Amino acid sequence: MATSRKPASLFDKILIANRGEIALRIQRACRELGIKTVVVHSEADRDAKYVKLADESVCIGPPPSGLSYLNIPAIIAAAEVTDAQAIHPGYGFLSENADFADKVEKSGFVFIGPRAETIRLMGDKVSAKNAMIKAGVPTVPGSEGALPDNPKDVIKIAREVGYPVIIKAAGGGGGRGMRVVHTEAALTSAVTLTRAEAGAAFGNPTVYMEKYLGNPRHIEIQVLADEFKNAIWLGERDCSMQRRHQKVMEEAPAPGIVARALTRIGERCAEACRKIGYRGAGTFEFLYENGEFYFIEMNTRVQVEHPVTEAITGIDIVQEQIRIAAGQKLAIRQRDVVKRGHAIECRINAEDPFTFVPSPGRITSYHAPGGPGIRVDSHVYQGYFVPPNYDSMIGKVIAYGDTREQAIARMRIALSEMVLEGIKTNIPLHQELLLDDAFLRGGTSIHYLEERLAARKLAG
Ligand code: MV4
Repeated sequence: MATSRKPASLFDKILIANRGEIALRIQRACRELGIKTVVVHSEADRDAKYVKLADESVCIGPPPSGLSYLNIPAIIAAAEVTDAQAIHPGYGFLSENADFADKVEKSGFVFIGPRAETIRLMGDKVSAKNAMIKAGVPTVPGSEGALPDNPKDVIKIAREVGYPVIIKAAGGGGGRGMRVVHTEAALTSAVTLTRAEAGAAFGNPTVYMEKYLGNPRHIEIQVLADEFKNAIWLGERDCSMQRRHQKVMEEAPAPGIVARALTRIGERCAEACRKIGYRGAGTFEFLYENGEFYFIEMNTRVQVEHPVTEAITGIDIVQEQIRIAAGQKLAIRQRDVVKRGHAIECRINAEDPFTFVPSPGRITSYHAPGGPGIRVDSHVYQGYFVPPNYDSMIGKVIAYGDTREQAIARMRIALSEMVLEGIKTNIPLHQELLLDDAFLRGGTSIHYLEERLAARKLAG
């Protein structure tokens, strides 16, 4: 076993402001770097194994996330009493909350992520898009920034863009606050409605317009950047297999997209990081249609699907986040990033595989798959109670192979070995998809899964 060497400048102790599989994932990264961990948890997660595995734990509130995992003063107080130096927000919860990042830093802790102002810039989709245009990243044609108030001006913009168009809320993202418009007759009321919804949901009625792309794929680029303007890209992920804006399966590389086109867009992303002074791990989200990439949003956190990139690059993205936050220079240069093989991730959800209704409860029997090329990121175990208060994702199976075919074969075997009883899971859905002709050909669009599920319903 290699001796663990801790560079003098890394943290002694990190507080993990999250739960579930990502809390365990971050804990493992800390342990490998020789960093002690504090886990904060709600009353519902008191018995979770990763809570016991942590060096210290602090209960920060009752089960509802608004009273625990979103409770900023309680999390900062936990960092103070445990003498942690940095806070890792994981994904979801407070991970893209600029005010949280601000408060963490103002309280004297390091936020493991970008500067608060970068999070704010990317949180507003109009300012994010403008920043990308300025940095030379291709975006979807549309309004130049926010839509004007005068309906006549909006109609003029839509004529220039061409129907169909999509109206999006600046404060939205991830599928919230958008509306497709097919005709001029429907435009004005659609804009009014989207504005009203955006004002109510995000406290910001600003909306913008884009050409609506009818059948794109969702391709994202993973980046790492340090505070010295070194930035690299770690390849792409194809996240098109989704339902209601929840990704179901992700893979890398993206089937059928030529390497040259990906390199071009990846380099643009890395250059954009240098230009905006991005720090940390990040993801540029693109729609890909007819051979072209169009930026839509940037995620300023580690993503659920980061393991597929780790599999094909051998780079530990969470450890890199920690090193960058500690002020270290990126040790990986672009020419060191060697992508090899193919990786697929299946998200395992506690839900009915046909109705998608959440299925919390006690896991009565559990056996994790293994073998060559299989990684399981999950905090669950036999006897674990899946609380009803949080997201239904309880883990991820990642299959790696030399080829896509080998990764798929290994995933099929893994899921056939996997035992998870007492609750319903979406494993049967994955098994169905792993035999699906269109999936096997590769390159399906963002609409494929929903269309297929609609057909399944009719047939069923
Ligand atoms: C679009 C689009 C088509 N054209 N923008 C949905 C989530 C948000 N991140 C952006 N989204 C979309 N923006 C234009 N101009 C279609 C979607 C979209 C989508 C995008 C990515 C992944 C899944 C999706 C599902 C439905 C719609």
